[in-house]
Amino acid sequence: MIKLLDARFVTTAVDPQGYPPGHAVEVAFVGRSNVGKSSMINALTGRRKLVRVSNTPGRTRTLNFFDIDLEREGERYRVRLADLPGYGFAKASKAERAQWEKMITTYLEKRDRLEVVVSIIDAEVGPTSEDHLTLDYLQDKGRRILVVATKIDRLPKARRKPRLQALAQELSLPLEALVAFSATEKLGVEEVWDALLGAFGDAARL
Ligand SMILES: Nc1nc2c(ncn2[C@@H]2O[C@H](COP(=O)(O)OP(=O)(O)OP(=O)(O)O)[C@@H](O)[C@H]2O)c(=O)[nH]1
Ligand SMILES: [Mg+2]
Repeated sequence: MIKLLDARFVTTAVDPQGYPPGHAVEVAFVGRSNVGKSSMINALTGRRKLVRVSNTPGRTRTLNFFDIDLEREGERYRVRLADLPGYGFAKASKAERAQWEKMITTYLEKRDRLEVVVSIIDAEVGPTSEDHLTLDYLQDKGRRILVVATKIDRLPKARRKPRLQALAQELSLPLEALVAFSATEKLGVEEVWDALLGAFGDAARL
């Protein structure tokens, strides 16, 4: 069982000079614009309004950092979460898109305390060509990746398991490596934290 102790906004950044200092273990959330990155952070932290969420794609335009304190099985942890702008936001100008892409890739390549990248896929839509490119890119950079299929609530219960199996196959992942999530139904919260703490728990211990 995960017990959330505290969640707080740290800072907003656009370039490495603005990244928050300190040694906190960091997790970043990447995915298509509007896929539900910011909503996932709210759900994971049990806070409705820690991060701004919107129906309009392109809501998050900077890197936003949050510090989370939590407890599991009597141990305390501190994890820093980085909410990133989404990719593939159609309405942005070419120049804006290039600027965001630079902001995101610089962060993903340079941030040395970044331990895990959560790659978020829409469970219903499935991985897009951009999602595949992003996963290949992250793998190429040697990043540890956790793939989470979100908005699973949009599928009737009977279709969820077969859908996950199909997604896992499409992503060439074992089924256990794919976490099903819903921010609206708060599904998968415990599983994501377990996967993250399983990956770096000791390093994040308080
Ligand atoms: N049904 C359902 N809707 C969701 C879920 N997660 C997010 N949404 C909705 O999807 C929309 C986008 O959510 P955000 O969390 O802002 O998405 P984002 O990926 O941060 O978007 P950008 O910041 O624009 O890249 C909002 O209308 C959310 O309410 C979910 O698990 N289920
Ligand atoms: Mg967002």
